[in-house]
Amino acid sequence: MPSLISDPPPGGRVGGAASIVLHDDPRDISATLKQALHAQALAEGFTAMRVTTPDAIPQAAARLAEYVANDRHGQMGWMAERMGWRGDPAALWPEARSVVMLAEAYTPPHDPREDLARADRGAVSVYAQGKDYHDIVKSRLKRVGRWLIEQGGGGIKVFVDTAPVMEKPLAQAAGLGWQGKHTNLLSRDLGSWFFLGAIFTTLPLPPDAAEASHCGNCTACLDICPTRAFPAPYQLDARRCISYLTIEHRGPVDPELRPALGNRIYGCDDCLAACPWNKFAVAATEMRYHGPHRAPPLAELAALDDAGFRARFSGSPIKRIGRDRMVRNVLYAIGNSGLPALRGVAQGLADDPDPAVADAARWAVARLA
Ligand code: B12
Ligand code: SF4
Ligand code: SF4
Repeated sequence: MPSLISDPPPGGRVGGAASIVLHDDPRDISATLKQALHAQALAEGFTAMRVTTPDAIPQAAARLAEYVANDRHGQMGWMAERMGWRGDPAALWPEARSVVMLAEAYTPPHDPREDLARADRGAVSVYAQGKDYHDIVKSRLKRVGRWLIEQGGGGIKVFVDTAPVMEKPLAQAAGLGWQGKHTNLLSRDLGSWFFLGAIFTTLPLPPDAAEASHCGNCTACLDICPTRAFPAPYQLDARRCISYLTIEHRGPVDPELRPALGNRIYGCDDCLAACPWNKFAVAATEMRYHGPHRAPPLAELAALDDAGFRARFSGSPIKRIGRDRMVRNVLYAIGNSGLPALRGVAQGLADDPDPAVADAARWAVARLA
């Protein structure tokens, strides 16, 4: 009998996976292993898991090339680097035989659009209100990956967000959901609020069927976008997207786009929140995503220096953008607040050493005058 499943590691098997029954046919073995992997992934806190192959997204490379050729990535120069790997998972790691795609729900307990009406506060996108998902998802991926090696052998690599891997098309090919007209992955079982992570493995696991689009005639996400960032359904021009402008874009934001930012100071959830499939969204089981950074007072953030910023946002994805970009965003929100009481706060930053902050402060003062 082939011995695909190795002995339990010292200290016993990881987590609470179902026990595995081996069959002689290698296809049965990989099907059984996949079933047990699924149970393990759910026991680790993932919401869903599906499998695809590294060659399953042949259309992605050309679409990525078009996106970059049209400069839709803006200042995200890293998108234009290593395009050969990004567009082709088989080139990224030629030994990989399967790609395990995982979803983790972070569904908010409220409609995030409620915060857009709180003029003296900043709207922070749901994914960034608590602990950094990169850390949480990556730890889970590593634990599941380690379990897979212990049970089935082979090698693995785990990815979440920052590697040159196109996670959305891979997740669609695996059948986790489909890329909606807002370009994010959504699903009939999960709605829109979930992160993606990937485990590449050298093991041949049985692939799942791809999912088709269920957007139909709906255009809710396209219609709600405050900056009209979708040149066409299923395509995003990141240069107009508030998520890009508040998180990725360095220097001053185009004055024409500033009023549309409203009080959004980190990311934007409007297109996700508008989606009717969210009525099927499942609750988040990881409570660390719902942390302390929902709708902070603008005046408090404007007063932060570097050390204060780092202390406040330690362990949060927000920390990555640094004090200057955050204060720049806060000043745009102050300018859009319509609250004369905040004018003095902006005035106090008009000579800030960071040119984008000083420019934003002067813009806010003028707008509140
Ligand atoms: C770069 C990036 C961004 C950029 C650019 C986003 C973009 N759409 O390109 C910015 C900073 C704007 C951004 C914003 C957000 N992001 Co982001 N981002 C990424 C990242 C790192 C790469 C995405 C990418 O490859 N873009 C390049 C373009 C070419 O790829 P694409 O978006 O898949 O584009 C496809 C379509 O355009 C399609 N297409 C083109 N034409 C046509 C025509 C038809 C008919 C069809 C069907 C398809 C189609 O083909 C392309 C290739 O598949 C991924 C992580 C990763 N490594 O994958 C996270 C990721 C996509 N982001 C994520 C999140 C949560 C967000 C935000 C919601 C955060 C927020 N609240 O502010 C917003 C959502 C904005 C939006 N509407 O997309 C999650 C999405 C999870 C999910 N369920 O899908 C990811 C997967 C991170 C993660 N690991 O969880 N993001
Ligand atoms: S995240 Fe906001 S700005 Fe970006 S595409 Fe969606 S609705 Fe538009
Ligand atoms: S809002 Fe409508 S068009 Fe947009 S992703 Fe959801 S179903 Fe598709």
